[in-house]
Formats: sequence, structure tokens, C-alpha cells
Amino acid sequence: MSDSRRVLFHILILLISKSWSFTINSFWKKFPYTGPVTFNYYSLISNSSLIYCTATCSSLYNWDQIYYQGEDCYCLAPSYVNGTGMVTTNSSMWTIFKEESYCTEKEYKIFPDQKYCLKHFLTGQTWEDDNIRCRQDSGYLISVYTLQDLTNLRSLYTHNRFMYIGAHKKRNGTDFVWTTGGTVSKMFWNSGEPNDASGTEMCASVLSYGAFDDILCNRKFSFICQILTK
Ligand SMILES: [Ca+2]
Repeated sequence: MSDSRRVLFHILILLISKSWSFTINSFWKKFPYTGPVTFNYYSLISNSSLIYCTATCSSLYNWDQIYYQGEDCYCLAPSYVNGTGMVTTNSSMWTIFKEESYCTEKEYKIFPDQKYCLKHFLTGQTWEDDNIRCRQDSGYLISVYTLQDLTNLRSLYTHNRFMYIGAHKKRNGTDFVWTTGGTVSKMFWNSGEPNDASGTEMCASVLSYGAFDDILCNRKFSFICQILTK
């Protein structure tokens, strides 16, 4: 093998090993977060190229990181709720869709036009605990993208106390983002909110009349879980 061919050969091997190791090792623990953190936002784009995945995650969803394997692309972002939690490697973090029959089994109310079902849990814990409870049902703390979503939420919301919803703020961020993706529309916030009153109001809640307020994440509030349906 000539010198130039040898160099080319080594470059080729390097490229192959790099791409192979990316596929194998591009896992959650690769992400450069040093503190305790839970990845709470995620979205799956099937049959995606790595380039499309990268561009879409960063521009469309403003996610912090991606996980790309095979041709599936996961957009991810960490949450920093009170510095608690751990890096999660559980594949159940990824977006899950269920059949409507699953909602029926779990006693969720089905909203077929919006392709989700909802259930109100009267006894709530912290935002993170409520979020975990929804995940146990393969669901999410409720996201509100439209006025119809808000109407659906209020149809189940029968008390007059705060309730956690599925949005919170990224560390150093100014926008509240939904766990199912996207930012919270300005029209939903109560007048003067989000005001970050204590400097640590990282989680979103809804008031009985349907307006949002940013509040502390460690309060204990009831919540609505949302299961996305096919
Ligand atoms: Ca507030």
C-alpha cells in the first residue's frame, strides 16, 4: 500500500468508526449536562436523516439535544426542576400514542377530534411527581395549544384551586415549553404572567377561570393527564 493510499485507508477507517460510534454511543449520557437533570421534552420524527433531524429539532422545536439512531430522530431537552432528578435513559420517555380503547381501560375521557383523552387527578403532588404519574399511564401532563384544548381542560376542572399543567421553563430560558413540544402561547397567560415572582417560578399552572400562572414546582396541585391517541 502506498503512503497516500495508506492515509486514505486510515481516514476511511476513522470515518467509519466515527459514524459507527455515533450510532452506538449517541445516547442520553452523551449529553453535556453535569448537574442532575431529567429529560422531559421529546419528540420522535420517524424516517429522518441525521441532517433533517438536527435542523428540525433545533429550529422547529428549539430542543437542546437530539438522539438519532437508525432513521429515528428524538428531539430532547432537559428540565431543571429544583435541581432534582437524574438523567433518564428509559425509552418510555419517547412520545407515545395509544388506541382509544386504552383510554377507556384507564377511565380517561376521549376527545376524538383532538386525538387525545384526558383524566383529572384530584390528589396531586409536585409538578415533577404529577408528570411522572402521567407517564405511568403512558401520557403527559396536559398541553394546551388551542382554545379548544382549554375548553376541554376546563370541562374536567371542577375546583377553584391551582392545577399544574404540562409546561415549564428551561433553565436560563424565558419561554415556557410543553412537555409534548412547542412553547406556551401568550394568549393563555393571566394578566401580568408569567411574572417569575420569586425568581424560581419554573412551572406552569392554570387558574380556575382558565388563565395560566407560573408558580413554584414544589407545590402540591391536582392535575390532568393527557394520553395522545392514534
Ligand atoms: Ca406567577
